[in-house]
Amino acid sequence: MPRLRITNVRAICTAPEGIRLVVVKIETNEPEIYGLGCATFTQRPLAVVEALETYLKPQLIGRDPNDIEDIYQTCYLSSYWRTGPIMNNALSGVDQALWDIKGKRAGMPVYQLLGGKVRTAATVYTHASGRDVQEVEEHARMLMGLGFTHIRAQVEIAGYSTYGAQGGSEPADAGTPVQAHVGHRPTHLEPVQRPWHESSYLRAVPKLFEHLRMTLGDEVELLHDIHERVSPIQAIGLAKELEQFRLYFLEDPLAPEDIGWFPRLRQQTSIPIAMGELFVNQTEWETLIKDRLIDYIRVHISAIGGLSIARKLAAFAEFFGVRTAWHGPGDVSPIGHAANLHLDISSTNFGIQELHLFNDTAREVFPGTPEVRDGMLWCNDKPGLGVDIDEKLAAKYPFPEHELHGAFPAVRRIDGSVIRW
Ligand code: KDG
Ligand code: MG
Repeated sequence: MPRLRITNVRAICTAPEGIRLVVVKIETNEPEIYGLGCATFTQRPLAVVEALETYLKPQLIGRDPNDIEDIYQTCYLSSYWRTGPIMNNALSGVDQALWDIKGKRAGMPVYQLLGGKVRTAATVYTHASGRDVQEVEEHARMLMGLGFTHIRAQVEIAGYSTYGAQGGSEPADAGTPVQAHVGHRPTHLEPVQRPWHESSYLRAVPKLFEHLRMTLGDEVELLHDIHERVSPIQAIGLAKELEQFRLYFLEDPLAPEDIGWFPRLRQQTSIPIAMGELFVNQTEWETLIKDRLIDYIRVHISAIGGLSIARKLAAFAEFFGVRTAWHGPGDVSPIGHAANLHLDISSTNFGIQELHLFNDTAREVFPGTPEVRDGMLWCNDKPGLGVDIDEKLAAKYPFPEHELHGAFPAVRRIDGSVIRW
């Protein structure tokens, strides 16, 4: 039998839900053996494609796809300056595709290669939002009726920009203009946004959770994402106020630039903390985990470089009692969601998985997309990651035209100064 070799590496760009996704396909000299990996960095997708095709592909052609760790290390080190979301996403596309190939060759799902199942399916949390507390409550009740036990709640602040709550629905595309902007004149490059108002947000969130606990009771697990929008001391104040509502976790209370504040936050409150969707290298999470300053590590697996590094991170976190909650929004492809899930069901210290409910179009483009049943996410037992791509159909959903090409439009205060998204 001839040795298995990589014969081609290419990026597939598609947007079946209007969200820009990048998937890497690695082909081999055995035509039926190919691998798929998620390389989605929705705000800079074409930079990832360039990094993959110009810089990684020449290092991969002719190599044995079995050598995952060596390929990972050589690609990682080959730029001398390492990490960053562009290179990490390109590397993740390659790395996940290699795990997919290894599983297909072994005739086993990837979770078997990671040590086997420790649970039957992954508990998920889903998103409830609305224009006011009543709408959030109705949305949450609807989700609870579908069997979901863990719900992230975000409420819109009337007239202002709010993360995660726009009239009760998730934004389809982070770059979509919202409403007239106050206090700042947008340039032609900047879609208009409502302004951000910190104190309105800080007043609204405790009221939201008071209402949800009163109306929904104690059993439902509630979560909230601050999305790094307030100052460190405001985040500490909010975390203390929310402690009484027994959240499952409070997400991204601080920006990566402010991780030095975590010891202070930890000293002030026992609210469970989830952190890390913006992390791109190990120096960002090492101290938080080893000093037990967070409870859930929730990196975006493709943004840290793929499954190889994520499984090491999960094992590292296990030793410190930190659980996993991998980032799972719509800008992770179904292949990336499958990678999350294979790790979820094979990690002892799995906590929870963020769910994105893919629509029927996305499921047709990506046959094998993980299924949701009884409030849980189920992995299929196909060899590899278990998700394929229908390339002809994928080509029918090109990236949407947008003047910012997917970049986040600036969010500004009333005085026009820009804030973190
Ligand atoms: O592209 C950015 C999104 O992935 C992010 O805003 C979603 O914060 C997010 C979450 O928790 O799902
Ligand atoms: Mg988040």
